This record gives sequence, structure tokens and C-alpha cells, in this order.
Amino acid sequence: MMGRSVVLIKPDGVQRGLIGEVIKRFEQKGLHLVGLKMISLTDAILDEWYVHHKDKPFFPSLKAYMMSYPVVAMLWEGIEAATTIRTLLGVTKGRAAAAGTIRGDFAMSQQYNLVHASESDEAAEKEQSLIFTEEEIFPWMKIDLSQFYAEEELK
Ligand code: 3AN
Repeated sequence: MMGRSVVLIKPDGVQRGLIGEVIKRFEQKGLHLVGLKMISLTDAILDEWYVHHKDKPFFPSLKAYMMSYPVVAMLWEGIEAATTIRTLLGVTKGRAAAAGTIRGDFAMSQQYNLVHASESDEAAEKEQSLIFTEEEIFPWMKIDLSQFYAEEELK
């Protein structure tokens, strides 16, 4: 089934000039971009966004870091997009991430790990509503979708 994932290029990814690198990898994989903007995250958004981390010792520093500079927020579409993008990112801790993944190739840190992506389709829906308005989402179709998927997969 077609799914979506919200991807944030975090402050370290923006500062290190890796916006294009991340977009390039998703595009060449065959994912398809339906929303894109630069924003400064707020306290209120992050409280909702990281509600599952709110009691963790690193929560205050995680929030401060995510608010330190603007981020690039994107909405990507594809069959099983959330799982696929998590695979492209690699595991949370950059220095443990497999070579060939974005974190594996570009990150050493556990906290400064360049990119966030939704954990599941449900998480993607919640994150989408926190960041994007309906007018900011462009559900266009890639004209070459039939070159990326078999007909049965697109039903
Ligand atoms: P992921 O980013 O792979 O979804 P999560 O959801 O476990 O990983 O963590 C969200 C963010 O919290 C991470 N991207 C990272 O910036 C930060 N984080 C996670 N675990 C730690 C930790 N043990 N120490 C510091 N920061 C952490």
C-alpha cells in the first residue's frame, strides 16, 4: 500500500550541507516528494513529536538541539515508505549504522544523527498533521511509477 513518511533534515544535517545528499538518495531510490519546507521547530511541536521520549534524561537536550537552527521538513510517498526510509537512514546511533546508509555514511553521534523519519504509517500521520497544512501537500503522481513497481503492487 502507498504510504507516507515525514522526514526532517535536522539542524546538523542542514548545517553540514547534506540537504541535497538526503534528497538525492530518496529520489534515486524511487520515493516521491509530496511536501517540502524549511521551518523552525517550536516547544509545542516537539512536546507532541517526542512524547515517547518525554521522561528520558536526554529529552531537554534533544529539544534544545532540535530548536537550535531551522530544519528541512519533507513528506515522501511510496509503497511502505516509512519502513523503506528507516532502512535508508540506518540505526539511531550514527557510529553503529551500516555503511551505505545515510547515518552510516555521514554520522558518528547518537543525538546528532542528521535525519528523522517516521517510525510507522501511524506516526507519519501524526507528524504530518503537526508540520504540514493540507495546502502544503501536493499529491501528484510520478508518471514513471510503472517503472518502479509491478502493476499488482500499485493496486
Ligand atoms: P530515531 O531518530 O532513529 O527515530 P529515536 O526515536 O529513538 O530514534 O530517538 C529520537 C531522537 O532522540 C534521535 N534521533 C536522537 O537525536 C535522540 N536520541 C535517541 N536516543 C538518544 C540517546 N540515548 N542519547 C541522546 N539522544 C538520543
